[in-house]
Amino acid sequence: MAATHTKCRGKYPGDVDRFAVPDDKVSWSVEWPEYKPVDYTAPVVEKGPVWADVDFRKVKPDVPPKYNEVDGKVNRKSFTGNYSIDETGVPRNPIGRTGMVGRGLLGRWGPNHAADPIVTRWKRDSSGAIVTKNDKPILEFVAIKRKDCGEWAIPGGMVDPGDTVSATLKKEFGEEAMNSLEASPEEKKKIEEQVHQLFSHGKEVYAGYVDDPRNTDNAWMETVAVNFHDETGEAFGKVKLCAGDDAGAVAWKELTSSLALYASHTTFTGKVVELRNATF
Ligand code: RP5
Repeated sequence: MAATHTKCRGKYPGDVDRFAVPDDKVSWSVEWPEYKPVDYTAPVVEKGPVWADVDFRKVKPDVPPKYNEVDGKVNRKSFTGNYSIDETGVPRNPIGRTGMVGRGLLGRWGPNHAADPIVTRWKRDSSGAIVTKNDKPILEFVAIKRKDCGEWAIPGGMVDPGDTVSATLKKEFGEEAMNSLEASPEEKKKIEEQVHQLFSHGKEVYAGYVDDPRNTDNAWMETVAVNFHDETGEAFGKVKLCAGDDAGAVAWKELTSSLALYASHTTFTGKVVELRNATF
């Protein structure tokens, strides 16, 4: 368990410290009376934006939240199974302790659902031949540099209430990586069709908990990661990648195990490498 629960015990984004949780104290089944997690909910969340719940520990709405269910338009179900509710009445992180209670920077109590589009193509040389290493082809994927922490990441985003994962995958990719198309109107139409085709043939590689640095004992990230592979390199050949929204930069990056990525994104890219039988 501890291996999947590392970044969410590390430094919290911003100027807040977590209570330090050693590997052997992650599991809730280990008694730890000395555990004094920091209670933190970021001011931006406390202000009550549309994407956030109220503080259910202090405010008891007439209609209480339906944990472990699809609650109106908000999906409060977890890929990890049914989570429990702690002694303060809010969801308890199914993987273990993080050193922080409250929601930190996350809006929802319990799971906060995201979607991660992993757009890949084969690395090619100037003649167009696929480049190999250790007798296996090399994959490249579209990565963004997150503005909040400067780390490279998959251009994922939150699933808005009522939205589907597939709509979110396409929307987030469009917003964060493909801000403009440099092509003639005819070419543009063709590219848009190819991209549309590509996005209708994704392969899901992961659905579950994310080891995200924003997680707390009561709020955590979950995602569905889907691979969209451009076998010929034509669909994205003329697409000009252009960073937008919360991306500071966007680029085709070689998919190697040595490329450090945000949260547990390397786990998802590793699954794509297995699926496509590429080198890592
Ligand atoms: C990660 O946070 C997910 O895997 C996804 O990439 C991302 C979504 O959060 P925002 O980019 O919207 O902040 O846990």
